[in-house]
Amino acid sequence: DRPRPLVAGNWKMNGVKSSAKVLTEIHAGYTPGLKAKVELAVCPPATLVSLLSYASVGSRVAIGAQDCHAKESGAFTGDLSAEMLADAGATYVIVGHSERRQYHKERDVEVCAKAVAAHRAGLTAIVCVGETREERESGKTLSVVRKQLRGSIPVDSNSRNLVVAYEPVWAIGTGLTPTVADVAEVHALIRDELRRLVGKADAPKVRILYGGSVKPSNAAELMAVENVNGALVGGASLVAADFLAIAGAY
Ligand code: G2H
Repeated sequence: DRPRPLVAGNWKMNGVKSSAKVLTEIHAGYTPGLKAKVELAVCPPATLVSLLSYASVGSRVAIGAQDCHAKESGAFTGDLSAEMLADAGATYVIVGHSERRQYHKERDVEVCAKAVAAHRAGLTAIVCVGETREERESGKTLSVVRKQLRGSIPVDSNSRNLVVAYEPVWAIGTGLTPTVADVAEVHALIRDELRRLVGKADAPKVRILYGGSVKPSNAAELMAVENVNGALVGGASLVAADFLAIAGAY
């Protein structure tokens, strides 16, 4: 009884209003057969969340945001709360993506607060973890990922409001992917940690996504790995045909 897989597109800082046509193409290719197998989500830049949410009504493609602030409102110039994103139509929000950890110095404690905010607003948090190249080369992958999980996943998490994404930092946008055995090892660790974090009964139902240079050519082998319950797709999610091909790898 594997959970229903989720393939989520992370558009990062790409997309303007005319990019809604990518979503229209995704809708067109999201056939009843594919719908039965895989859930789809698209996480555009925040400027497009509202537009794409309206465009998605009735399509069953979920819309997500890429980050949120921990607070509900206040004097935080330039920030967006989880409540605002929910109001705009988001049902998912990515938190702790490695680009946020790297460029905005987000630590586990902030990522956890953002996931708490997501839950408060009724959003499902996609909590990202993953090791750097140096950490992998020095054999620290499992301890780094374990620490990130313990620090970033709030206690109120469950299989409905939490998705975990494993994204090895060295595989993001580089075209490099870990071996199937490496992915299996980390995903097994994440499943094990989830038993502690959300309980033994609910842990098997939490979706654990793989992310980092997922493309149509490698999707099938990655998605076949035990404890891989979907993908977080960056670059390849900007092209509807590629995104659909990845989803179709299930
Ligand atoms: C990892 C991934 C999506 P890409 O960041 O989150 O991006 O598929 O471009 O490596």
